[in-house]
Amino acid sequence: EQVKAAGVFTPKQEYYQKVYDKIAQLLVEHDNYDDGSYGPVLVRLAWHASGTYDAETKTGGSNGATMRFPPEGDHGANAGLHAARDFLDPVKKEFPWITYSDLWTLAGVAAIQEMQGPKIPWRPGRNDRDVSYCTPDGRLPDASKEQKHLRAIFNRMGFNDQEIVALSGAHALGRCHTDRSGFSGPWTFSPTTLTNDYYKLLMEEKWAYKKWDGPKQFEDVSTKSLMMLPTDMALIKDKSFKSYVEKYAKDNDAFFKDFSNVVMKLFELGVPFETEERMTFKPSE
Ligand code: DDH
Repeated sequence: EQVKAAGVFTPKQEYYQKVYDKIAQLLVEHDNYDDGSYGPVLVRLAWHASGTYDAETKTGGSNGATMRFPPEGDHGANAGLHAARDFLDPVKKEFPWITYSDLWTLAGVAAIQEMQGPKIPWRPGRNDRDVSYCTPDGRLPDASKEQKHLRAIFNRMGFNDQEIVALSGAHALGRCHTDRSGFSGPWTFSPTTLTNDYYKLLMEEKWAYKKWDGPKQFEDVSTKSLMMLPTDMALIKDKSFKSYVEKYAKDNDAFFKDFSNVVMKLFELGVPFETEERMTFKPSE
């Protein structure tokens, strides 16, 4: 039974939990994708929807879900994210009252939690906007660059060094695809479980340039099966960044706590919320 106030459907937490549960169920049902989960690409969709935010002009961010439209959907950085949007189509059909922009960030939260990550408090309030709100290309990070670029991109969103490093731990998840970014391979041996392994591997493995025809990337010397992007390696080249990499490599609890806070902040950038209250979703068994 739906709750109606003045003819408008006002969903309560239990309704959003139903959306969460549906996403969790679909993640289990569609375990034949990539490394066995749509989880990583859902996290990337939520991040790319949010990471276009510009604090100065207050444009971009997860409000709007403008990646549905060709100019933004076709940006090079968003290659492959149709897989995540298509995955969520049946969820939108079953719960038509949720906006795409709330759905994408909720799916990011669900994916992180279902991949054994920390709870990410979340609140609704995003509205879908038309094509005129698409952001210009170039707001997301370029993996071939280093510290200076990382700070330029993430300071623009409002993040400091510690937050940049905490956010980057998402690369414990998923992989690079040659037909999407041109890069190749996963960062960790367990790309469908969130751990602090990304930091551990950065600190403990020896990394060398991969010899191949593709873009400049790094591989671990011992197994040659893992990868790091130039932007990942920048986190141990830079003294300030490296101090946080060391901290998170030693302390998974500290990583989970900071990751939860910074992802919550990322998914809320630029959203004119009407409610202060956040909800926390119950993970599936
Ligand atoms: Fe990332 N990321 N990311 N990333 N990212 C890629 C994949 C994934 C950069 C580049 C790439 C974050 C930060 C950065 C995830 C989450 C997050 C790929 C490979 C590239 C390239 C895409 C492909 O070929 O399919 C760069 C550069 C940065 C940076 O400068 C810091 C952040 C902040 C997050 C986050 O979620 C908070 C995830 C998950 C993936 C794996 C996707 C998949 O399909 O698997």
